Amino acid sequence: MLDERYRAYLRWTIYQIYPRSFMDSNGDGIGDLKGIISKLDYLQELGINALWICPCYQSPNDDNGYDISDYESIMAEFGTMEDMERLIGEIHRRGMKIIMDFVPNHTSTKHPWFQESRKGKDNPYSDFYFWFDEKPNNWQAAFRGSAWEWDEMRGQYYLHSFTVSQADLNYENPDVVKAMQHVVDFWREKGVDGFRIDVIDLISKDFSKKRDDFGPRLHEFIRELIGREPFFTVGESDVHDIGEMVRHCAANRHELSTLFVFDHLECGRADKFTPKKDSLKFLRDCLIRWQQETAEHDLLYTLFSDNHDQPPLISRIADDAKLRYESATDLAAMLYLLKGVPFIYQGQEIGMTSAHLDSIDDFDDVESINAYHDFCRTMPEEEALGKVDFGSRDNARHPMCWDDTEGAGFTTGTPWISLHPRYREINVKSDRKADKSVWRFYQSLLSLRRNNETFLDGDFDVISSVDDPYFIYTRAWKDEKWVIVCNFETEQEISVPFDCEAPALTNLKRTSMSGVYAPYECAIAMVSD
Ligand code: TEU
Ligand code: CA
Repeated sequence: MLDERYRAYLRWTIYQIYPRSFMDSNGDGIGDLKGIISKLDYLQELGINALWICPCYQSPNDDNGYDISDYESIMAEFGTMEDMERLIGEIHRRGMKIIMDFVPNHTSTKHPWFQESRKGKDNPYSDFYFWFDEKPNNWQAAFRGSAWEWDEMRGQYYLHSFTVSQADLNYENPDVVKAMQHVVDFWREKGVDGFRIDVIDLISKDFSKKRDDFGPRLHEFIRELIGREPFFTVGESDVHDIGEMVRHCAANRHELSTLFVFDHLECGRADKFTPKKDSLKFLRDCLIRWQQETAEHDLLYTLFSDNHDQPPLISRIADDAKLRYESATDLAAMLYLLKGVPFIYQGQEIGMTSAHLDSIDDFDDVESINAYHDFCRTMPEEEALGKVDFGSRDNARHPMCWDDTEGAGFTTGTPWISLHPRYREINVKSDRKADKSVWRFYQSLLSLRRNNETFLDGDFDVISSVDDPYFIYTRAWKDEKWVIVCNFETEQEISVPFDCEAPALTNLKRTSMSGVYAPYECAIAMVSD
């Protein structure tokens, strides 16, 4: 049985906001906190009751806010601490929760701690980071190149797991732990309800290992940082194995409430920048495995398909052109009626697709630009651009498309990054009015989920078999049972082995659960006894 605290988290329906691209309130082309406040009613109407806001702290923006130069102040472009307090207040007034993005592994090199640290070996901050005379290993940075950078001033190398301007903090130094506990306490005192924790697997290192993750003191550091009181935490971690998840998330560990498992997102690509043809089968089988294993170990699972680092799933494994509505809604039914905490990324509620940009100049993301230059060394520019266009994080970072006016309803000015090329076709305003509305489907689905205990705490069971080109699953609680049918890419006859009520929700208005299903058709009904 799930821990009582975790059962309460099942009731949270979390919406992820990338603040730079969500809503601009003052026409400078950059999304901001006031913009978020102006859309809270919109989110509530959709059925959202919690927000995760990507980093909005002071930052030079080399990695769009994941390079923090002050954890306890707000990025000027986003507003002020007063705006933040108002946002927290407005969220709570609506009975909603707010989750902040916590980035404990690294700071910006512009952070005063780093500025002090580089000055020499005998100041209070000298051991806040990892300094070496010689590179102790050949670790590579996630955004390419060596993870070690020479600093002239200090006359030593420092570690950066991401860009050269994101220096890794040294948790072996108890002062670092204390400084970061201060950050945690600061935000808890502001009233936030939880944290999404960036690359939590990296905060303990073993320099003799091949990789920079899962060091020997990881669990100790996690407990010191956030285990002091129960608080909602979702870790971003490279976990692929249930045993590893147990060590982080079992209720008696007092570490994380849950973590994002990324296995299912590997579908539709051979690697980050190389597409691969996959069926929804891949997604289904991955989800089934994690549903079963997390149930067996009483772990809280996260239900998500998109975020600010991923090109939308719909563009990788479904039909984002002709059957965009069907694909988006079918994917939602496959995912969000499973057991776990739903996370919906901005734009998913209107079936937003990958952006597809024509020129490398249109990209902003440091990872994409570095990768492009790297690819250009071994292949023609056009091919390099194709790869980056497929895998770029910018596919998820263009401004939210609110309507079909000049600035897509996001800004009255010039947006900081190009608008999505399809914004006149795909936007909130037209989707909500459309006959086939992804938005209204999401709204109905979230309401169904919220109002039936079965979809929250009910048991998951698979009905379809491995070879079936579709997914049938049930959720059962006390004497109530619901069945969910999601067809894959091709039309076929599906027979549901239960007597069912009329479907409570479908994406193509079907009236019975068994019969011929169109590509990406889905239906949800209560089983009658
Ligand atoms: O991402 C962590 C991470 O592991 C990345 O390498 C991720 O796999 C990559 O972005 C996918 O392209 C987190 C944040 O989500 C990301 O936005 C940050 O850039 C990164 O940490 C550094 O803070
Ligand atoms: Ca703005």
